[in-house]
Amino acid sequence: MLSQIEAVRIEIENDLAAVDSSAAVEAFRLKHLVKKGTLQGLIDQLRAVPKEEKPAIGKALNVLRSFVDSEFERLRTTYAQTSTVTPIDLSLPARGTQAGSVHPITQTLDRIVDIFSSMGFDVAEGPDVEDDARNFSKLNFAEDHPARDMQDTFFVNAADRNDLLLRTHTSSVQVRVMESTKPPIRCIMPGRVYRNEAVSARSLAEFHQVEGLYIDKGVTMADLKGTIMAFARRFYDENAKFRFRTSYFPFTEPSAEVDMSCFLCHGEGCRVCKHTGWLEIAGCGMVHPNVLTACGIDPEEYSGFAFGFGVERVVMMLTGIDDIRLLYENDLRVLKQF
Ligand code: 2U9
Repeated sequence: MLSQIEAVRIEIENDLAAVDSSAAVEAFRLKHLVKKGTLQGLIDQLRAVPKEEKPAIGKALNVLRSFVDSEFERLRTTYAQTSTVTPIDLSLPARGTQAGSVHPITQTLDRIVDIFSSMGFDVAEGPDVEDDARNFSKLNFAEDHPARDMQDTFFVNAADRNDLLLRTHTSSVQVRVMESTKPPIRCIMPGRVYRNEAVSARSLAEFHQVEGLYIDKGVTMADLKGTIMAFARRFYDENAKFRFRTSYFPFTEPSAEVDMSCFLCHGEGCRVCKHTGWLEIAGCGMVHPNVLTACGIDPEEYSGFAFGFGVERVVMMLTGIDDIRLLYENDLRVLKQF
């Protein structure tokens, strides 16, 4: 029996030396360590061994058993570690990437800037926190104008001054351009503006405007009309018709609001134009002489026009979105459509 134990030991040693994977460890266990395996087979034969030989054979079996147990445990640990690493299948197709997209407000601003740039307008930027002079006084707002009210304007608490506010329109940047530039001036100002208003489906306390300003010698209302119509035909509809209705703004005189035939129904009446056939697309006017003077430009020498429109309103008209808040909720179901 001792020679049989020795033969099994040699076989087991050879098998141990050949183990090179977790699958081979398992094959070794099934061959040698299960109930019907090689080791148990030897142990079962112990019962038939004569009594006087039992101690020597039992001892040899114990030595073999503990050798096999410790070697098996060592290999099991070794290959268990490597087997936790999931093999990478390099032939699998790549996971799809989730591409982001430019926000509809930014897309619209980019288009507006492109068109005005091609018409020779520069783009100016300025601070969101502005002073009262550039937001109101120099734009010919009377000292008691309702827009200066706390209900309409966000004022900023500052340690050393009490005339700071969040700009209520981008006209304040046009004031800065006029203060620092000798005409001719041809400039648009896209940017964020702030008004102390209740948020609703139709208005936000923070929104975007584009304003434009053109100042030179001999600029007239005809230049204003031509510029706005040229822009709107490229931006909305090349066959659009227009009407200019008289209006009032403190910073322009005369002032007008511009309506354009609906780009969707071409005047027939639809949901976008609320069945009127017309869309209100901008406010505009000739820059008030008081504004020119306040910004250091002589109204006897120069004249100019200005216009402005809200970008969220443009996006709502173009997309048919009827609740302005949808543009800022960042719901991917909405944003993915643009
Ligand atoms: C200077 C002088 C005049 C800019 C103008 C409008 C008319 C206008 C509104 C449209 C909707 C703003 O977003 S809105 O609430 N704007 O109707 N804006 S003329 O006039 C200027 C600008 C700068 C120095």
